[in-house]
Amino acid sequence: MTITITAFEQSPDRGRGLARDMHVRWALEEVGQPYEVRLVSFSAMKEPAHRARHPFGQIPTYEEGDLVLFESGSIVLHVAQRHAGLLPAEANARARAISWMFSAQTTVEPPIVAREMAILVEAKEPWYQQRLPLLESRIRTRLGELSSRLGDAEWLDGAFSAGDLLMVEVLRRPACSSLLGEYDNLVAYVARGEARPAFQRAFAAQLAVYTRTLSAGSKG
Ligand code: GTB
Repeated sequence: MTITITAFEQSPDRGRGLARDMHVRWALEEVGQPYEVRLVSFSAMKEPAHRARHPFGQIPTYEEGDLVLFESGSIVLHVAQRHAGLLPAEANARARAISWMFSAQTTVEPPIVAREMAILVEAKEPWYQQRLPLLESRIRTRLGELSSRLGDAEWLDGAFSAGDLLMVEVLRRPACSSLLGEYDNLVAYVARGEARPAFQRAFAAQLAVYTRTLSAGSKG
């Protein structure tokens, strides 16, 4: 059955692979599933046709036959459960890998998103300079804890899993990567994730969308 995902027609990240379709592309590449991409504009995202797929009018979504999913974490979990390669077979190890998936998106990512939002929309507020160190210290707390747990290991719990995939994606966010240099093992962890052939294929595919958009723009 054909898998179709949605992604930005014109990603504001200018091909840096920061939008969340990257999580889904990477997961599909890891398990060797081909997929098609429906590119959506910001306005099309808010139209009923797209809202039928995604109640909040966002990307990414995932379609496979009758199944329509939204939320990058749940899509990656679905892909990982349906195909070998992203979750261990042993039940307890599998449950632990899923815990890492949740912790990436619900424990580590929120303070990073808070700093990102502050930089984007609060920079002119009089209290911004006072709030920023607080937001940064919340990120450092999580990064320190994550760094201690990872130690010298290659991945968070045994072999590479969907938990590592989502964690690396969270640590790649610019509002985090500028603080990441304080933790050598996390820098190396992200580099290991990005060096995976599946990541490279996913990154190249999303970059090709940006490059095509650029050249279409320059011709028009
Ligand atoms: N919780 C949802 C999930 O994980 O799937 C969040 C989905 C989401 O935030 N989607 C964003 C979106 O559709 C794109 S990924 N935004 C449009 C809208 O809400 O109208 C977030 C994102 C956007 C841009 C960059 N960037 O430019 O660097 C990075 C990440």
